[in-house]
Amino acid sequence: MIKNIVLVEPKTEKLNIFSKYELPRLGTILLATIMKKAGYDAKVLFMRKKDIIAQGLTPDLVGISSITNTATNAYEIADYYKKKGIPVVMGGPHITFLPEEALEHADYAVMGEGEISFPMLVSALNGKGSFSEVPGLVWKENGVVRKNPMIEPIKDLDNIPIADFSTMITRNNRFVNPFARKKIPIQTSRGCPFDCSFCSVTQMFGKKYRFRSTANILEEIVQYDPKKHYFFFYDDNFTANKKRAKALLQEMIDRKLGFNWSTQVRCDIAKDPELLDLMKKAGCSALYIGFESVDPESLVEMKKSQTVGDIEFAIREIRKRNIHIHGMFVLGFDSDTPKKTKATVDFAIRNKIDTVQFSILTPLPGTEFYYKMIKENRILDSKWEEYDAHHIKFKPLHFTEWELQMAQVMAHTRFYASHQVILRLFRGKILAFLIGLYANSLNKQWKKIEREYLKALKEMFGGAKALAKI
Ligand code: B12
Ligand code: SF4
Repeated sequence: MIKNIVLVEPKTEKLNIFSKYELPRLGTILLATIMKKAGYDAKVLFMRKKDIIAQGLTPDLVGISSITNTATNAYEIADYYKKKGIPVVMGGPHITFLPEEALEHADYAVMGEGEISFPMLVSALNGKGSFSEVPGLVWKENGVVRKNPMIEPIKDLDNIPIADFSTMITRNNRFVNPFARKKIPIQTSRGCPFDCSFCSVTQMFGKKYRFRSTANILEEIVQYDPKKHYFFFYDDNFTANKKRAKALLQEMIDRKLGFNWSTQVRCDIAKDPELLDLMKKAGCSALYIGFESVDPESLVEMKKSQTVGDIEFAIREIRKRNIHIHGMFVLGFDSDTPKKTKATVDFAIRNKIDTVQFSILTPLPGTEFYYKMIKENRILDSKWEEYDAHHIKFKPLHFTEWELQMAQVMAHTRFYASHQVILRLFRGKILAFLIGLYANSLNKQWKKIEREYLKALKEMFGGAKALAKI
């Protein structure tokens, strides 16, 4: 009989820009919240493998969440619990697209959103209901893999309970007090109407944009104190429906809530000055924006539906409102060349973007790019722990593997060079300055830690000529 459930999200072991990030994705927290409400003892562990093992927990069921770069650890953790005779179920964006791989380590895999499937699976394990009724469930019966159709995305997000962070355990086994945390993740919408070739959001959460009602979001927000907390709205595209975004922002303004917050948006928000003004007034302090590339051909290739003009306009309009811009770029599309990479870095520096990240294009399972790379036999390997946008995982067209890898390293080296970072201080951009210091040191640390990997890549692929152009 299952009573105690532990949900695990492994922290990445490799150094990347987000390795020090203290908050998990919301999946494990929401599943724990649902199970707790249903009377189970449910806890969440968001930590590295060794810390998870150090907890010594022996629940009746373990649920493990995984994205691609945490899959290797997730499988090791699954093996660890399985050895102890504890049943393991896995889910999340990586497992959704490779459930058969997950079954080499876990008893069950769940594809898609878990809020309905997970409680149904637990009931079935407790003798109420059958596996064949659990949407998106993949499991083995007499050695044969059985797969139920993936669940339809949940229609009414207001039916999902508000995330209960008291389910989360810290490393020293103390329950986290949500009101002692500074940054609070809140998701107000799911899905995205766009279809970028490198992104798995639409395959996982659908193209139809679903959003919570303003009243439901406000109910969550008002639990917190603007003096102690600020929000990261975990949406893929916070403003995909401008009408709903405006209604939510207006309500936050009318209620004089006074919270600071950040979120992810597309460049197109700048085309609606009223929306940008409302965002600023409602407390938006930073925006994460997928600029991706300043090469028109690459933008078309990735199906981003945005132009270089849109990017420039967005930077100008957002800067006018004094909102921090974190620009996200991706290097290595088939139209990309070392020369174009240099132009992208030049653009980011010239336009004084506050902070940036240059990711290496990565074939994440479920994406159009992944299937293209498989078809063209261009995937290098499936060391999932290196699928973190910091390592090269496919054969690029106009770079050697080593050149593309170094293009990314050098892009960060140039953008976060000490003199560039200090310039931000003179511009009065304190946050950009502090992040710049961190990024500068991270880039150096990364090169040191990955020395052997870089050496091997150079020996295997070489190609220094093009590097002069980056
Ligand atoms: C917020 C966010 C972040 C935040 C914080 C999250 C964190 N700690 O990692 C930051 C900015 C740090 C971040 C970083 C990165 N992210 Co991110 N991120 C998101 C985002 C926008 C929301 C996450 C979230 O909470 N979703 C809402 C919850 C409810 O969804 P969920 O956690 O997946 O859970 C649901 C299901 O998956 C399932 N489920 C999940 N776990 C389990 C477990 C069981 C047992 C079951 C049954 C079901 C189940 O049920 C849940 C409820 O429906 C997602 C996109 C998205 N919409 O999810 C991308 C996303 C997760 N990120 C992604 C990526 C690629 C990254 C980075 C590699 C980016 C980079 N270039 O560096 C890094 C990696 C960070 C790391 N951990 O190492 C990809 C992952 C795809 C993949 N296959 O790996 C996503 C899906 C976006 C995309 N473009 O496709 N990210
Ligand atoms: S990259 Fe952004 S805009 Fe493109 S599909 Fe993914 S979430 Fe939508």
